[in-house]
Amino acid sequence: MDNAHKPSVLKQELRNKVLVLGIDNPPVNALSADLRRELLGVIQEADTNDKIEAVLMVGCGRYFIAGADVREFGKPPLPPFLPDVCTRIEACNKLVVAAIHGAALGGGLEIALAAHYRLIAADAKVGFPEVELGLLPGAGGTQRAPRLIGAKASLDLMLSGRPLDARDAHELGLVDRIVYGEDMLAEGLAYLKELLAAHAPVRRSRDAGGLADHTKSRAAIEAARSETTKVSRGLFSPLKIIEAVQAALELPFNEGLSLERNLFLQCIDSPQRAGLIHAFFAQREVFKAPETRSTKARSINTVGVVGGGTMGAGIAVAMLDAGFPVTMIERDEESLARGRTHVEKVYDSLVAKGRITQEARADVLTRWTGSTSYHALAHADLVVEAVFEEMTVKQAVFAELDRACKPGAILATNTSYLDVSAIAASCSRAPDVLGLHFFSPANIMKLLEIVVPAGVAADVVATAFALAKKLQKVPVRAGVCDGFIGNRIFAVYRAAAEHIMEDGASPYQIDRAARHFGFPMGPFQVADLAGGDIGWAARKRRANTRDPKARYVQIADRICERGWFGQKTGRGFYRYPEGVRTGVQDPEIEAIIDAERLRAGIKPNSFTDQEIVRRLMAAMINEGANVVHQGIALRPLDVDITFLFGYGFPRYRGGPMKYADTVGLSSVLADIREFAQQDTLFWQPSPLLVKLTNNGADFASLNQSA
Ligand code: T1G
Ligand code: NAD
Repeated sequence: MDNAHKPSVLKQELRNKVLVLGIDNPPVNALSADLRRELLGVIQEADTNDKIEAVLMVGCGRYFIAGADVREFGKPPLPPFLPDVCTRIEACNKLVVAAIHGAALGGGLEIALAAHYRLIAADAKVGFPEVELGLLPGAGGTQRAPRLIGAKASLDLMLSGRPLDARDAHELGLVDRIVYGEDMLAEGLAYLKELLAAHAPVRRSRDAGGLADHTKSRAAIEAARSETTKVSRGLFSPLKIIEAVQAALELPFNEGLSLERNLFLQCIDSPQRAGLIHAFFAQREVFKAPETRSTKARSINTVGVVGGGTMGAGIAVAMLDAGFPVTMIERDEESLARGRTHVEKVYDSLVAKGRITQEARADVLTRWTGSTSYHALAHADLVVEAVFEEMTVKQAVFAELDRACKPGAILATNTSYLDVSAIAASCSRAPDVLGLHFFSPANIMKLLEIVVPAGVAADVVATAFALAKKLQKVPVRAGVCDGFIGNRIFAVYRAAAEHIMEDGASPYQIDRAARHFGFPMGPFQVADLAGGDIGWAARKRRANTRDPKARYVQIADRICERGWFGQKTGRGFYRYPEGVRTGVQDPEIEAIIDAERLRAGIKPNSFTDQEIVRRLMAAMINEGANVVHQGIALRPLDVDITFLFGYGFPRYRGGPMKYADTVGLSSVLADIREFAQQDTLFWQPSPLLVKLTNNGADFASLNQSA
């Protein structure tokens, strides 16, 4: 469609010689090519139009401008480019004022900084979140912001990505006026009238003196560089941001601007940008499930939690934090008191850290009640069961809930592995039963697997997604199978790690390789954190159903037989000297491994870290493909989000399926076929991986909305 017939995304109205520009590009006024083109055209025209004395920019809808249109990145860039639009706005000889409401983020803040004066609504936010997308403020932000607020404040803003509220932005000098009225247009016009009456000059951010104190600025830049080098864990764009701000200090404005452009384009080309932008959109797509499109959620006002152990208490805190009244059910008074203590401990530590007041703690705990009688749940709209991971125990609990809960109450299980359909079938209201699989600690971990058994009602699933939003969780819809999406794939990843260990690599090298890849912990550190006894119990439970031809590494069993369950027992794959969370390597573990290799008749090989990562990722990707192929996950992006928010997968790689697309499915498949020469049973290429590779397609091609 030619531009002439495209709906305009920039409303224009002349009010007493003030040209009002209404930025109207729903849903968040992203700076698309059309908006950039219209904005540039209007500013150029305004500069020479005698009927126009000044320009006021306001946003339509919830935000001023949420930034560049992120969907354009990775595609051939379309002119006009945002830096040029900002430069033209700044160069305008008529006063240009930006009236910020909701949020001015990234390119949106850069547009505002190009304006000559800025006012902000008291509840609005401004910020540079580009670093979260693997980018840097590429439209003059790294050159104008330091001149306005100094090197340190700018670097804090750009390296953290965290938005500022209006008061802090005003104190820093990023904005000139905070307004409290609802009508930003009226506030903007009043402020402009004041400026015009005062003959306020055109004031360009490029001329501001925030970098005058060279010594202080240089010190801030060097401090940021050493801190970032320490903590950025291989991230690309943070160091580019520092380089750009250094240019603002050392170079004339226009030269700094072109260096910023080069650095920005380097970030655009980095695979980290692709991974982080994939994560940004995938994190929003996972909320879109067939049930959320077709049905309305039920209302949830009161919540019950059965079990006050590690998970029950964490789930209760998550619900209390979201404002729900919570009733906890336990087996007996002693267990109930323990459950209460678990909940109190969370808030005690928040008080100790000064994050909440004693009063707030007391207030939130007034919404906690406990009982050993299921009758206390008669009015609950939702009940989450988190008792022992045993089918008979859970079915007994659901039978109790079936008797006690009101019709229409949603009954959820927090099981990690058990068959949710079998639990649902154990009561008379299967359409109201689903899995809500929280991750430990449940009040912290963002991931929530919504496990959907065959017979559940669509509005129950829709309610679970609405609940996730209220709990500020990231939901992923999962089908019923052993371990759903996350634990199922993680079990295969863990098995691959054990094979490499038995074949010759030490668990410490494997963990180091995984950390270098970007995981905060390697598989054996995770085993020690989760507790070896849980995995051991699961392995014993599966012993009768395990394929006798499948490879089974017994090293972990040997360690558990000694009662070494990891951090909880001070020893596992690592030793944990008193009070030390980071484990130390244990030569006795290597001795156990050597003995097991001997028993299994395995002559140890050496592995490079790259080989280890190839095997770990091939296992994860292949099982991820199986999970998508079998419809347990709706799309590959659901697998990605599961691992980003539940298993510490490095966000800049976008998740295992995005990573597979980055390295190329054909090379992943080639790896699997190479590894299958030693073990055809474990390394069976997923039919989906074979099909996509044969069709020259990738996982992204399956990420269309479900
Ligand atoms: N571009 C394109 N689409 C965007 C977008 C953006 N910048 N921001 C949001 N969307 C889509 C989003 O995918 C969703 O789509 C819908 O808008 C509503 O979003 C040169 C390089 C603004 C705080 O990083 O943080 O500027 O799912 O569900 O909860 O220096 O969106 O409905 O199809 O998140 O109310 C920098 C990103 C860009 C801000 C609103 N800006 N956005 O939150 O709604 S890089 C950002 C947000 C840049 C320049 C650089 C949030 C929000 P759909 P939503 P929300
Ligand atoms: P836990 O042993 O810490 O707590 C279980 C609690 O359930 C105990 O307090 C026990 O008294 C109570 N309980 C047992 N039978 C009961 C009954 N009939 N009625 C009321 N209360 C009863 O276990 P947990 O780690 O909190 O695990 C609970 C569930 O969550 C399990 O299904 C587990 O697989 C799952 N899960 C655990 C984790 C984790 O990391 N621990 C993560 C996700 C899911």
